[in-house]
Amino acid sequence: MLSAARPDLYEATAQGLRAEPKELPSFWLYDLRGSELYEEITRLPEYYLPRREAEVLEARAPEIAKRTRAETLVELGGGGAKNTGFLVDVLESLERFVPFDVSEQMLRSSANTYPGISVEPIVGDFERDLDALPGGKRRLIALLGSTIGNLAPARRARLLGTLASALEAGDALLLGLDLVKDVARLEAAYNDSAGVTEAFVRNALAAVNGELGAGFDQERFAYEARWDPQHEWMDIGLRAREAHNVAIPGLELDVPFAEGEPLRVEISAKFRKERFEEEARAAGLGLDSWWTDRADDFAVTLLQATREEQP
Ligand code: SAH
Ligand code: AVI
Repeated sequence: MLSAARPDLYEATAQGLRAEPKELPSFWLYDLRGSELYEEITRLPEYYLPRREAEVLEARAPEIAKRTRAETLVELGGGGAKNTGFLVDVLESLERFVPFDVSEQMLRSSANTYPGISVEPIVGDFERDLDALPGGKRRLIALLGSTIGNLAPARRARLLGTLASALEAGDALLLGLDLVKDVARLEAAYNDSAGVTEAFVRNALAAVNGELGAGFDQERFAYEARWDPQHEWMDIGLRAREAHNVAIPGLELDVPFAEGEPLRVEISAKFRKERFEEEARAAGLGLDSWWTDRADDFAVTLLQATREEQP
């Protein structure tokens, strides 16, 4: 019997496992254990992203506050939401904070309270449920940590387009973007010496086993995270050590793996300013500001909807 607790996720999972190359939706990464492992990743010496983003936000938060005078701060995919604190601290006109995440576990772990600010969490998928965003004046919608890089280009373009349509005059979008850099540093960030990233990615298999009764055997897969220079993204997942089949009773699937066949679990795209600006423009968003850390590792960008193309 096909399990129907999360029909869209199960459909996407079945589709991904039938595709070439095979792919597991990255939603499987963020269960309770995954959320804990992600927290651990953010503290790894090799995983520079959160610290670089914090450096930019700490330096630029007053300017962001001045430019946006936000009354509502929405954080999409906030997870632990530590870096949002830099904004909340300086946004003097802030009345409401809306953490919006598909993972209830991640939302719970970010159940911050801020004096004088109403916190109104939403469990939702930012690729599907943006209608649930609260209205109001001067909303700042943040998508930090380079989470947008986990979407393939077509999905990214769709999300940027939806966000552009959701933004009203006076609203703004704040994105955190990890930048293209030295390959050795990029690969080290996803192949940490303590093996936490590997455990995080392998946990997606454990989650599918637990929820769908699948028979993924960790021993039969090797972890792999490598730079794809053509797409400029990290390709992160597992590779079958030997030919074998994996039964997934919850999806009524039997998935054959050839020896050496990859199973992608996520991509993590890295950005360049000109190309991103072009991508944003095509989606109906104009760059107001682009700030980076001193080492030029990470960018935080403030965008607004451009209405020129509308009739
Ligand atoms: N922004 C945080 C957390 C990043 S982890 C940081 O920088 O540390 C990525 C987060 O995005 C997780 O909490 C995950 O649950 C959430 N997420 C991923 N895809 C999502 C989607 N489609 N809709 C809503 N949240 C999503
Ligand atoms: C959430 N996201 C931006 C992380 C990243 O770097 O792409 C997820 C992650 N995967 C492995 N390590 C961290």
